[in-house]
Amino acid sequence: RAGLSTSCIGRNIVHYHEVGSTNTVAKQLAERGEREGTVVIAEKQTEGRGRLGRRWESPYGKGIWLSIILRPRVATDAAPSITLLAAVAVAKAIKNFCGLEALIKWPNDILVRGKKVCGILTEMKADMDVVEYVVVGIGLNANLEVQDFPEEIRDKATSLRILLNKKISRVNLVRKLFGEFESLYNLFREHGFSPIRSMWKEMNTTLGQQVQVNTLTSVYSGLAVDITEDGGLVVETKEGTKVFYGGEVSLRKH
Ligand code: BTX
Repeated sequence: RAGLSTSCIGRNIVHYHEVGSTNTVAKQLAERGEREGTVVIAEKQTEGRGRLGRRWESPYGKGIWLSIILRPRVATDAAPSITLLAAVAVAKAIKNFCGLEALIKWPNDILVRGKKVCGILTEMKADMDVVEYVVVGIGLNANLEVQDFPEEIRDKATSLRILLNKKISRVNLVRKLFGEFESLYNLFREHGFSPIRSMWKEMNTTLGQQVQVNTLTSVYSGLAVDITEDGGLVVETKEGTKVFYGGEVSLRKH
C-alpha cells in the first residue's frame, strides 16, 4: 500500500493467496456493506470467471486478479459504461507503465498486438432502478509465460511479460492502474460517461469494423459505427441500426 496515491480505490485491500473468484468474494463483502474503493486481490483463483460462465485462467503469482467494489449513485442503465471505464483505465495503465499500445475490443477485452492481455467482468446489484453496488473484476496477464496458458488459448492470449520479454513489477502496475481508475471514476462521477466515451473511442479496435455480434438469442452482422452515451455498441445491420449492451463480438476480416 505504500506509495499509493489514490484516496479511494485500493485504500482498503483484502489480499488472498488463493480464492475461488475475487468477484464472488467482493460481492459477498459488498453485501455486508463494505465501502466503495475496497479491492479484493488474489495470487491465484481456482474458479476465475469470464462472461457466460467461461473460465478465466489465473495461475499463482503471475497475474493481477482483482475486483473493485464501487457504489456509484447512478441508474442501472449507466452501469455498462463502468465496464468501458475500466477498460480505458487498464489500457492507459498498460500504455503508461509498459509503453505498449493497448486497444479495447468492445466491451471488455484489452488487446495488445491483436491478443488478449486482459479481461473485465462487471457484476452489479440494483435496487429498483438504482445501482446498489458494482463489482469490477479485472484479470490482467502480467507475468504469465506461454506455458502458463492452456494450449487452446495460446494463439489468442498473451501477457505483458511475453510482449516485453521481461518480468514486470505487479505492485507498481497495480498502483498505476488504481491511479488511472480513480481519475476516470472521479471524472465519471462529475461529468458522466461522455468524457470517457471520447477516450474509449480513441483506444478502440471495434468501431469502423465489420463485426458479428452473438447475443444469447441471435447473431447479427454489420458495421460497428458508434458507442452510445450509455456504453452500447451501435451496429448498422441489414435489419437496420441496432444497439447492443452485451453479447460476443467478433471482428470479421474483410
Ligand atoms: P470473457 O468471457 O470475455 O473471456 C473468457 C475467455 O477468454 C475464455 O473462454 C478463454 O478463451 C479466454 N481466457 C481464459 N483465461 C484467459 C487469460 N488468462 N488470458 C487471456 N484469455 C483467457 C473475460 O471474460 C473476463 C475475465 C475477468 C477475469 C477477472 S479476474 C478477477 C475477477 N474475478 C473473476 O472471477 N473474474 C474477474
